[in-house]
Amino acid sequence: MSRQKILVTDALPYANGKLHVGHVAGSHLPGDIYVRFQRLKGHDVLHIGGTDDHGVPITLAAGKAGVSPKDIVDRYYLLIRDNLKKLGCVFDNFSQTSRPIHHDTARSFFTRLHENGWFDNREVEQLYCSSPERFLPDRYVEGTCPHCDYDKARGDQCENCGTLLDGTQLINPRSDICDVPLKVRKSNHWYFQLSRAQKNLQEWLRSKTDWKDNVRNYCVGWFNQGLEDRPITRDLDWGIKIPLDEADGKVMYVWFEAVIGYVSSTREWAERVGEPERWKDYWYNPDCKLVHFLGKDNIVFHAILWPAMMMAHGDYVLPYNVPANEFLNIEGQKLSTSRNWAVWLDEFLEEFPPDPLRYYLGSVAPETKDSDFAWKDFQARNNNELADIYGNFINRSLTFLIRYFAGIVPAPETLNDDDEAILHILASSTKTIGLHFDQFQVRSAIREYVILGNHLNKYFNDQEPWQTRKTDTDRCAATLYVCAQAVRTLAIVMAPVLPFSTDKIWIMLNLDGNVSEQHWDTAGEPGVPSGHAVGKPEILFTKIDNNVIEAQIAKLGPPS
Ligand code: B3M
Ligand code: ZN
Repeated sequence: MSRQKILVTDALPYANGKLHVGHVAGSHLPGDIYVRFQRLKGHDVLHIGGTDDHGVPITLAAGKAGVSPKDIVDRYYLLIRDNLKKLGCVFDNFSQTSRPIHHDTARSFFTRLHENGWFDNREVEQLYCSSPERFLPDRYVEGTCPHCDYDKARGDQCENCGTLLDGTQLINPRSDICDVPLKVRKSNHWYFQLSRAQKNLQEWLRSKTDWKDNVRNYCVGWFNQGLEDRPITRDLDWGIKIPLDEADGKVMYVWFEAVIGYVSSTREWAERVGEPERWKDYWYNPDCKLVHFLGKDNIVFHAILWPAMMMAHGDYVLPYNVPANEFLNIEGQKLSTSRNWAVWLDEFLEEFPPDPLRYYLGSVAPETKDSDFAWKDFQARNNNELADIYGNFINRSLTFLIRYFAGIVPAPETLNDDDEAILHILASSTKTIGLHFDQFQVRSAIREYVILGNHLNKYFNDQEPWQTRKTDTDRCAATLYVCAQAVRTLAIVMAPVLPFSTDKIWIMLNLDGNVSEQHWDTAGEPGVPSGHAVGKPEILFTKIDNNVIEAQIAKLGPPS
């Protein structure tokens, strides 16, 4: 049987800012953990990412800095890519939507939808600023929402009631990037007939009974409101030109093309590996499982707009799942980059190793509701779980083997009930953890790690090998044989979350190959033979002092 093809994408962050833990918790980390797990399961997985380089904020940032938009996005691209690499998020390809391959891909996509009759051209009224002369992008306009009266609704969407808006629908529109009063002017735009797709989308989504409730409910809310046709062109210079003569001076709406960025990045990968058509093995393959990781503010684009676009195109596989995450707060308050109420990835990685962050963000992942990053909680998880549970068990087991068995895994004469119970737990925990990962439940998988780790330490304590070493050498040998198996199991099942530390454990175990080359289904079986010589243990996790944490808390703020 051929291996299951799985295509995993992480949301493409805008290339005009640094990454913070919110980005990472929402998409990159769950994406990477899922990819690592599915690879251990033996599947053929492609992990695709990149940056989202278009959109008005990038042009404004460039204007402010006195450089071109391309300069800005290239700078942030490198930063973002390198930070993710440091965090252990490994991509088969990490592209930019400003590259020619993406412009080509997006234009052909547009052309196909145009030919298939999915667009119509409408004359619309838009807010216009006379100094400087330009149509004002909806998100830079603020006013009162016509649906719920919220007086700080943005021109593109009301944050209060979630309705998508047009700037001209706002009551009393104003903008702070423009000093003069706003006027209304006419312009021509291409509309994607999203309303036509509603029936098919609804039917398709009804079949997705295993999707997360937050995502399904969100979509149902949209359907109940009724999907409306959406303008997918803008009057701007920076972006992807519309491939129609009559669309001079217009570019694609950034969200319309950004999702196509996943395809372009896959094409770039295929070209890089010298098989330019290979991207179709995934995107044009109805058996490929396409999984999009993202934060909840992106659900509508990935679970509604993008599938509708793909249906309209006709050749593409629709998403297998869209396991969107809710938001990560910081110390009980909404993350805010402007107030520096955030934890920045580059700064974090200068002070701490990556695995504790992966572990912590996994254990507090906002999978079903908003969750909280709290520095003291991070410290507690690092010290009490990473260091005191897993680090301690692995260290005491290997140290004991080195000291009293010359590093050689002993052959047990007989296994007693306690030994058998642990071997059984290794097998059953592996299964349970695997099910959690498969269902995008990293939090539950990590809870299972803790349970397993506690069992193992209790076993070591109860067996008292430091006594049996003198009183019952067979018993002591059996205990250490079981412990060696457990260290190997831990290495494999924790590899998706703790890639750097489990690489070290594998070296300490002195087993062949890499931990990432193992097969998940053997992780719970005894895999360290008697007679095998283990390597030297080293400290895996260091405890973090209070003053280090206090210093981090002091960097936040001011609070709102
Ligand atoms: N750039 C929004 C964000 O960074 C947007 C995601 C695009 S995914 C195709 O949250
Ligand atoms: Zn509203």
